[in-house]
Amino acid sequence: MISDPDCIFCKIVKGDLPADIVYEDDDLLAFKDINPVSKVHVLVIPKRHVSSLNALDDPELAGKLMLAVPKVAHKMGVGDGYRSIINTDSSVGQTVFHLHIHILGGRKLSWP
Ligand code: DGP
Repeated sequence: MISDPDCIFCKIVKGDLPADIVYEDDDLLAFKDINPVSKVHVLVIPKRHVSSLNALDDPELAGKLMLAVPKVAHKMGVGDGYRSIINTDSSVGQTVFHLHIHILGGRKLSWP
């Protein structure tokens, strides 16, 4: 498993940092965001370290990530309506450089 000792999400994967985990399988983890911006705010991540969407080169893992989103949203009770977001690069707000998909739900959201 590719892991970065300086990455906070890798530390969550390893169990070295606590998190409120809502879904786990062999390749993925989903946990509640520490600074939620909606009633439901969960992050879906690959367990192996991938720094951003631009570094994702595994189609199978990409498919697993995408398919986990509706599953996790459903599990969190917002399966009928949610927003999924991937920030790529600090210029658009990426602050943690381990690929993650935000799932936001449970309130009305404006766009963008
Ligand atoms: P982004 O800005 O797209 O890189 O989102 C990073 C998110 O990660 C941000 O919403 C806050 C969340 N976050 C940062 N550190 C931690 C942590 O230690 N635990 C949890 N659960 N979430 C974290």
